[in-house]
Amino acid sequence: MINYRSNITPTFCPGCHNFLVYAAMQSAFNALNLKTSDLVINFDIGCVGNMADFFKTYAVHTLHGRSITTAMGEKLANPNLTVCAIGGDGGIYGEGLNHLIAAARANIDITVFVSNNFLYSLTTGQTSPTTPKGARTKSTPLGNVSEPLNIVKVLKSVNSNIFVKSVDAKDIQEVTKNFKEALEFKGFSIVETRQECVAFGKQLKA
Ligand SMILES: Cc1ncc(C[n+]2csc(CCOP(=O)(O)OP(=O)(O)O)c2C)c(N)n1
Ligand code: SF4
Ligand SMILES: [Mg+2]
Repeated sequence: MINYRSNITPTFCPGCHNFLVYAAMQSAFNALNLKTSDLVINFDIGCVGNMADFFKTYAVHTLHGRSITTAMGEKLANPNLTVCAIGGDGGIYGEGLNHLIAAARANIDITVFVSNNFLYSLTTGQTSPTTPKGARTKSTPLGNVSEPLNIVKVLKSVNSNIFVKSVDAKDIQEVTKNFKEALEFKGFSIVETRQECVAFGKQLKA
């Protein structure tokens, strides 16, 4: 077993689904016997981006929405590396959406993990591109007017040859299986885990 964990204890809220994502990433890396020296992870900004402190692979804690551009550069510079990016729905589908589409169109061989908790959570629960229409959040007190983004449909329309999946974070076996398949896939791959933010997600149910 390869140890990918740093000595820092994760700081997610108790019950946060990011614990499941963190565990599934390690299981998938281990199943593929990926050496820490062959693996680089680019962390976006946000609750999930804070995972940067909890891994001891090569890593970059990038700017918000820029984890994919950094990953693309690394892969082009050193094709032998396994290159991943991980971020939230705000970073990957909002601030970084143009980079996601560019990477999918070019079919760059990187793997993207998206913790989709339907909110900007680190900043305490504003509307993101996946927040349901009508939801009252901190930034939409009268209800969200926008249709939520369906990333599987969007990306399939951009390039049908990529690996794109959306899975429930609570189904840990399915998450791990898809993470592993995405890492093995030759070409652009992305796995979204649908999550509930236990701290700010209640407003989506109101
Ligand atoms: C360019 C930029 N814009 C805005 C912010 C402020 N900011 C930090 S985290 C965050 C929300 C992150 O939401 P998401 O990407 O969904 O990640 P989550 O916290 O939900 O895991 C925002 C808006 C920032 N750090 N940088
Ligand atoms: S605020 Fe939400 S997403 Fe962030 S650590 Fe807490 S439960 Fe997880
Ligand atoms: Mg989010």
